[in-house]
Amino acid sequence: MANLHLQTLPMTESGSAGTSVEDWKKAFLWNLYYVLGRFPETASMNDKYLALAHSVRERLLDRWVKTSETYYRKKARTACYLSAEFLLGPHLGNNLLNLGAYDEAKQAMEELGFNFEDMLDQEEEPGLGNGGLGRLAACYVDSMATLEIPAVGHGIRYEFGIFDQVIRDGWQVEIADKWLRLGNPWEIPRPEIAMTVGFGGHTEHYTDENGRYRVRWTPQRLVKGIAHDTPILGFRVNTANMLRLWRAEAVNSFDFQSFNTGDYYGAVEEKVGSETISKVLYPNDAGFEGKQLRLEQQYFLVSCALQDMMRIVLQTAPDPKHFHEKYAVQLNDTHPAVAVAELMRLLVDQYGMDWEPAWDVTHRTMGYTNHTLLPEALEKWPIGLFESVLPRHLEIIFEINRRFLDEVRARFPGDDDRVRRLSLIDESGGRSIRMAHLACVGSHAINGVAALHSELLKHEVLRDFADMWPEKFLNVTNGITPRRFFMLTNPGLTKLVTDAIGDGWTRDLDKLRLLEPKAEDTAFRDAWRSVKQHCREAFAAEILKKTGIKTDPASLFDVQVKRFHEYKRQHLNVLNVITLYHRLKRDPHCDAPARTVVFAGKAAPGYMMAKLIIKLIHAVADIVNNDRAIDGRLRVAFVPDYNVKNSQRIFPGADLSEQISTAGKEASGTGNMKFAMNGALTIGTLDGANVEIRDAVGAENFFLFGMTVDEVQRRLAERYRPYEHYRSDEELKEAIDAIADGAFSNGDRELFRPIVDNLLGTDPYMVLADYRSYVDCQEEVGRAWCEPERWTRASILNVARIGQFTSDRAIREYCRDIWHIHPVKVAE
Ligand code: F58
Repeated sequence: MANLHLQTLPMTESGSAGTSVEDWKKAFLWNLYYVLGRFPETASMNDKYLALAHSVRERLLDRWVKTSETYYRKKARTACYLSAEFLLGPHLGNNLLNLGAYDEAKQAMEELGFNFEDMLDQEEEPGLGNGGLGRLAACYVDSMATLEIPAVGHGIRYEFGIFDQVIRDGWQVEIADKWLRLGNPWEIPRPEIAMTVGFGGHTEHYTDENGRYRVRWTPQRLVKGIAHDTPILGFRVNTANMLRLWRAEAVNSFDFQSFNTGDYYGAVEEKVGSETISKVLYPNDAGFEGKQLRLEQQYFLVSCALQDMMRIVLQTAPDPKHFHEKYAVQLNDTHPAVAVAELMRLLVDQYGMDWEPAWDVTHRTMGYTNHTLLPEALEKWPIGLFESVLPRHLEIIFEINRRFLDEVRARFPGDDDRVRRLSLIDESGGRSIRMAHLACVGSHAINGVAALHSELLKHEVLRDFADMWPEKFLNVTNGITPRRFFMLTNPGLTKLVTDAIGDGWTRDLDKLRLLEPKAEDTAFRDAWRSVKQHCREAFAAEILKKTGIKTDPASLFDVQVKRFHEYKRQHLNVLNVITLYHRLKRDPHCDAPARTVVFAGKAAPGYMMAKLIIKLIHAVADIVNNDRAIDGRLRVAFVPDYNVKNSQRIFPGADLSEQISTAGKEASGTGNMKFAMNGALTIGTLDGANVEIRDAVGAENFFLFGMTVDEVQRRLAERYRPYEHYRSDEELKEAIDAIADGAFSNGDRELFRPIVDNLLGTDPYMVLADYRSYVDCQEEVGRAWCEPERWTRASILNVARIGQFTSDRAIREYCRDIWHIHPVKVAE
């Protein structure tokens, strides 16, 4: 720190636009001093991180103001991505990369005597999402900015995001995620942008002075939504879009009446109640949770977002009938589906439009993306609960349904069964609202997230809607941002690729194809292997730091990271590990290569089976890792607290990507794309986007196993008997018996009984049916790994052919096929 002379640096300005090494130093010191009130010698790591973050933020704000000014002037048609989740990941490194100033900032910090990596590491990520769906939303806002698309993301500013996972004695323990504890330099609170949101109460129907039928809703409770904006910078463009997250606040934070009568707690009761709405993210990633608070969160988000849009529409247009010309709203699954009813309420009740034109506007505005085929994840709100929270919206939904079912009856006379199936109201059992149906009826476009998933939607889950309106259905296969998940996470491979083919691919990922001929170049393959080896070494160091487990960086890194769910079949992977272990025990000289099997992922706190599978992984790891007889040829590690930040250290170091869900269950997957982009080969089923990844990279560069969707359905129809697989497959029997007999639980035969019983009893995700095919395929993986030239060739081709899985391609498709929105250039 010797070269730091505070007095000699200009302290009157931070030099807020430049990105040279000297500019960064100046800006850093200025911010440390004037924003944080610190000097370098005593600054904590957090002070340093914040000072650099504020320096970056100044440069973002410059672009942001220019962007909003441009959109305002050009009256740009805007995409609004409505999502209950945005799983952003840390901002600092990504913003520096997108600014094109990563190396300069790094050098500046190093010249000041700081460890740049430690500064980046200081950032607590905003974990405002569960998994794939939330991360997809984050990739999409990145791509929209990069493609210069006028766009806003609307979400909820949860005070506590997804829980932190710690492992105690092999069990998952959840810890509250206090991500805001040390401040958030990336957000700009906008206390003046406040929306009032009503809940409960009653409605009155009356005739107004012009003789028109009108409805007045008198909510029982009002909550304020306060906008908190985060700039989202595009890659090497001047566009900085905005992510607007809403925080709930009491309309009256202090009740003097209660206070004066001595009720001190009562005086702040409303404040506490209101703020609960944006307090915490629901940590369920599959399976519908019909809690009142969750419905309140959904409506809170939707109402704030739509009121905000309406405010902006009315700034320039005289009339809300132009709403759909200004905005295209995308519903990220059904969590924001109540937007259909809310927009109708605003147009009809608030702005006095007639029903038909209001419906036309609503329908032209909304698009709906479905992310799941799992029946238990489809949202269905009990009518009574819905009515008590949103009485007016229930009436509107009934009216939408009445008109819709009239249309169905006219199209399919006498088909009462169809009417029942299509209705927005499920009449079986207690009556409930089918949110996916509301989203379908209220949207002009409905899409799935991978080709197979979109087909299954059309032919199964939403078949009746596809019969009715085939033209509404389309597919937009998911994508991931190559900025965060390749350039930022994998500088080694990024450099190697750029040295080989130039940097055109950073703007147009299809150009990665130029790498194809390089797969035949021995020297290039050597260089590729050496980068992968470095990545594995870094990964091994990370595993050691996080788990204390020593792994061999020369071994095959076989990785499964994702949320824990039975359909994702981490337990199938465990069965293979146990089988490999048994083989090594039987024959320590067998030719299986050394393997490190890595797991990471969170289980929903209430999902007992998923938590038990995490425990099983730890139990197996304990035995395998400590068995000297197998001489370290098999290692198992569970990396705790899988999140975006940790994932960035995992993808580059992986050789084998596990995408092993039961066919027909994983809508798309996006981790599969991240692995392949980092040069891992996939072992996978024909599920979700695996199908398209395999087509793209070539069947010979992908390890396929398992039943197809048709086979799964056929087996289920024939009555599936998992026990028969157990009985007839010796290795499978041996693996399951080991679990059942307590080989991994100190002889305790009870601990893992639920897993054993489940697999031998119903095995709902057909783990046993796919076991043999999986284990044999893993053997083939082992053989391929033993031919380094063959493996490296395949690894290079995976990267060369993965270009189509960029989120830029996906966003271009949304713009072209659903939103009809074009780029708007922002000048420097
Ligand atoms: C995921 N869904 C899909 N849901 O499972 C995955 O295949 C797909 O790639 C991804 O969406 C993006 O399309 C998912 O992550 C959730 O996390 C929901 C959160 C809210 C409650 C219900 C599940």
